[in-house]
Amino acid sequence: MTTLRIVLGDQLTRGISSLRDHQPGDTVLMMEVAEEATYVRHHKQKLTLIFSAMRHFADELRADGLAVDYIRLDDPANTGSFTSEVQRAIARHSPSRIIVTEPGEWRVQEMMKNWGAEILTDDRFFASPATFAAWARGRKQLRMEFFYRDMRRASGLLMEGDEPTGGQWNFDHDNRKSLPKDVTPPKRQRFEPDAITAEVMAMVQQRFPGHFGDLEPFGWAVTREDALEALDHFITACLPNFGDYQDAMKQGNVFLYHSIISPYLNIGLITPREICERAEQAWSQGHAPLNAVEGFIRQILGWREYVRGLYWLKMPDYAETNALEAHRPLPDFYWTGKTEMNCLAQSIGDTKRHAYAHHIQRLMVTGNFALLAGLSPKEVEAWYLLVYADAFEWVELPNTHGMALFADGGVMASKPYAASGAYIDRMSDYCSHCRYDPAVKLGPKACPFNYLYWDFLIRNEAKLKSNPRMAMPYRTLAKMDAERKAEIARQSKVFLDKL
Ligand code: FAD
Ligand code: DLZ
Ligand code: SF4
Repeated sequence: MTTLRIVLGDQLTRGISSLRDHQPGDTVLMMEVAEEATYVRHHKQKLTLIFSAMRHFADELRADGLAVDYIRLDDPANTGSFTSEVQRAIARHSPSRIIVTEPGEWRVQEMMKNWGAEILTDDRFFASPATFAAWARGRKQLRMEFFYRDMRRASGLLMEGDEPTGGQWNFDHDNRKSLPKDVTPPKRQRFEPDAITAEVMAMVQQRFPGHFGDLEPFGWAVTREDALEALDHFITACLPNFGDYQDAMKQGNVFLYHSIISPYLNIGLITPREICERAEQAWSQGHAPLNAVEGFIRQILGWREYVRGLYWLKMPDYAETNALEAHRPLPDFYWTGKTEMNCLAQSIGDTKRHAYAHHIQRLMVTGNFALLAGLSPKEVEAWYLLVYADAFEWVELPNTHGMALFADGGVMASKPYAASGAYIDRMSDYCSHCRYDPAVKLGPKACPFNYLYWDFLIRNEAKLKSNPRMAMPYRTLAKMDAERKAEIARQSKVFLDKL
């Protein structure tokens, strides 16, 4: 009697708990299913990445002598969902045990309860949901910074005894530079599709032509070997400048000094621990400065673990809140990129071309606009879940619902990340190519982020005014004369009605 070991599309890690203690005679089940490909209309590159990486992973397991029962999407017998495919596999193999690692999404966890499987912990993360829940217990505020410090202590990363390396936990104040004109980020390594990827691309083009995004050029790594090469390239060519230019945006250069590893990390080709250790080594060997290495490690050891903890602590109710009562439908330009607001056109264009945009584009351009315009959280979240190659609900939802939209009323962020055009102008070169002017506050040339920012504060005054971190903008608003406020509201209404 065989043990059936189920491996999902974001569990492509040799050391994952479901594959540990594998015995000869056990069968690994992997399933490409239509339901997962279509519950949102994922970017074509995301579909290609996941299916191709799954097929490569299955081949690697077979090469190591494991028996893999692999259900392809184009198999005529494929019934299209995880649960019905598990049932078919049970009929084929009559397993004595079914083993699976806990999934990354609430939705899938609900399905998994019907599989008759032993569900093991996903210990690829630094913190389990239980560890996070224990940290959160009794705290009024769940601030990432304090969780991160505990994670530094627990992991020993960038620690000297009980003290943080360099005497400080966080070097963020050094990390807010815009990109000088004479600084050119290195050309990024992309990977040519091999025969397996080419076959998947043809299948994706044929089955999902209406999904978002450009399929080509496809340059993602689909194996651990290539993902490690991409990590190497980042550590040597980009990490030294990662901190300085982490928040910068530049037209025509989406990757800048970012790592572009989130898709590999999230599907399991590389693990958070090995990435953080490589980064720490770059610092200890004098290859990268501490502000860059600490800033980078904080993203993975801090933010990534924190959002996962929050997701499992708060789901499923978390997804249902709408603290700012935002109900406006998502404008069409989120799909087409066709808007005169150049920052949005560029960030959405990058997203279509690459299934990628970096954090500040997501938070301070597309996210900031959605916040200021009062777009419906559900619609915005569906968008973020499908447009990025790295998007899985456990990481997408807290970032969108909590950080970008403040729809959780401040569980995650201590204040809304609302900003006017001045921020985008400071951190990018988008405004110099825009028909609007970030220095103009009202009138036809005014940057819409400027009047929308004040309109957002006026509309949400009752909900936000008592937040101590909003005291300064509300003091400024209080000094504004009634006529100007009325003009801001009028111009915002005209603009928003046209969306
Ligand atoms: P880098 O800037 O090089 O950072 C290194 C790594 O740190 C990333 O690969 C990622 O694993 C981790 N990281 C950084 N910031 C965060 C964060 N806020 N939360 C979790 N991990 C973080 N990230 C996803 O992986 N999937 C998502 O679906 C996703 N959706 C997002 C939606 C919104 C609205 C926002 C504001 C952020 C979202 N993020 C998401 C977080 C972040 O933007 C991406 O992780 C990052 O842009 C990935 O690019 P990179 O690998 O070049 O990251
Ligand atoms: C995102 C995705 C897609 C598009 N397709 C599959 C698939 O066919 N098979 C699979 O095992 N996983 C897929 N995934 C990932 C899942 O939708 C889901 O996000 C993870 O299993 C996390 O629970
Ligand atoms: Fe964006 Fe305003 Fe700058 Fe145009 S002027 S790019 S709309 S911030």
